[in-house]
Amino acid sequence: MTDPADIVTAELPDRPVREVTDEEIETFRRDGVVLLRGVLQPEWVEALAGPLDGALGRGEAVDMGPMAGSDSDAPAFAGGVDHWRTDPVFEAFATRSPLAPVVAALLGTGTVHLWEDSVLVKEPGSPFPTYFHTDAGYFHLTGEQVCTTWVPLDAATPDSGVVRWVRGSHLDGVEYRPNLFVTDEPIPGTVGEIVPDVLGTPELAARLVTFDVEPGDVTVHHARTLHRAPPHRSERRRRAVTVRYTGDDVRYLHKPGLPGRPGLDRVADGDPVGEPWCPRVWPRPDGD
Ligand SMILES: O=C(O)CCC(=O)C(=O)O
Repeated sequence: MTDPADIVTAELPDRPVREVTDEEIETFRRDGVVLLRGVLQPEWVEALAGPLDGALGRGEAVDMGPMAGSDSDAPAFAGGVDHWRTDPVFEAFATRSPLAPVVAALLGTGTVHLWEDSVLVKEPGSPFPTYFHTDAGYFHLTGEQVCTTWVPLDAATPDSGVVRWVRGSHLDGVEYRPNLFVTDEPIPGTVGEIVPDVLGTPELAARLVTFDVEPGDVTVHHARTLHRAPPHRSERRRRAVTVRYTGDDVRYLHKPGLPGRPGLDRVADGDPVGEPWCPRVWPRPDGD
């Protein structure tokens, strides 16, 4: 029997509202981040809202505040990962939405594979910044064609939870140690350089860029771009879904100290990323 969620998402567009422009591609490659205004249909944003709350309600996305030593009354900063593996709407969004052709254009890659998705919700007044990090440090991967699409479900401004990125930092060639998002302590056992004090380093702080965003906008950043989100000083929720993708040049690389992930024990360093754990999403497997 067909799942009702499949029927709904099958009717949603699989191409962006508009093509990515040459200027946007150039910005992504130069700055390591680009804001794509109005590329995603409102129906997709609406479709994600219920599943996002479902992931929170079922405890698949959890408050990270306690990891910062916070008391339990502080408004949450909740995060979860790999919702596409259990929820058909998240699966449709990660595999059949307009994101895949957008990513193919930005990365300049023939194929795109899904690495993971995540839910990142800052409740009104959540005091937790998302500490500076690069996504590459969290992934058991090597290669340059890796990016994160950050999809806001709410209008937001730099003072209400939008990420800030250090322009051009993806070109520095540095592998940074990952942290737990709500603290700048590196995850024990991980390797790499310590993330610099961006706000205290004028040369880096001068390169920060951020945006006002509306539902339908998507930001895309390179996995090596340093970024942070401030505490959430707003009375609105800041709900975001991120989906992270890889391109042709990406291979597995087991990294110490990081959590495992499905299938990681079945692959060797240097294996290409692919089925069944990282489905190909572009070109569409059904040739559509
Ligand atoms: O949404 C946030 O607060 C942080 C997002 C982020 O760092 C990421 O998706 O890599």
